[in-house]
Amino acid sequence: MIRRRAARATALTLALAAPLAAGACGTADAPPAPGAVEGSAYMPEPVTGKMAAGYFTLTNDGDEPDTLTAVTSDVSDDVQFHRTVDNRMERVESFGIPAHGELALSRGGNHLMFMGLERKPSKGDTVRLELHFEKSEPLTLEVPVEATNHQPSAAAGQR
Ligand SMILES: [Cu+2]
Repeated sequence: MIRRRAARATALTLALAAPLAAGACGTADAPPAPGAVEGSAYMPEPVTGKMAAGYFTLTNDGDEPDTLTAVTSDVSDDVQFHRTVDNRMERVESFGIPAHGELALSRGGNHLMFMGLERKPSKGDTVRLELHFEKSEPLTLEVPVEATNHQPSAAAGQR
């Protein structure tokens, strides 16, 4: 008896909660997804053919934080997330993107590391990335390969 009553209470709770959830999702527009700041994405031409780094700035205009969980690309099957601690690179699982905030990857900080390159990217090439998030749909980025010592313009790099 007790168990049955508990089950009924749960069903009632669900019934009450459902209209609220429907209302929250009822807007015509999809929730804002992370996007790259124009001109912020680049890969410096790697010095060796073994590995390369990649940088970009993503903005999240949504009310919810999201997480960049994986990056796939056409030059490497093993794209890692690295952070820099005391001038040493350290692998991390993912990068968070705060609500109404940004994720900035830059030299000397958080970055992508393309391991075991299938070809050596040269300045003028374009590398295609697919960014995968915990919540948002995947995002495709066409990333230009720039000179080894390239620095993004102030407008793109420092927001
Ligand atoms: Cu690294």
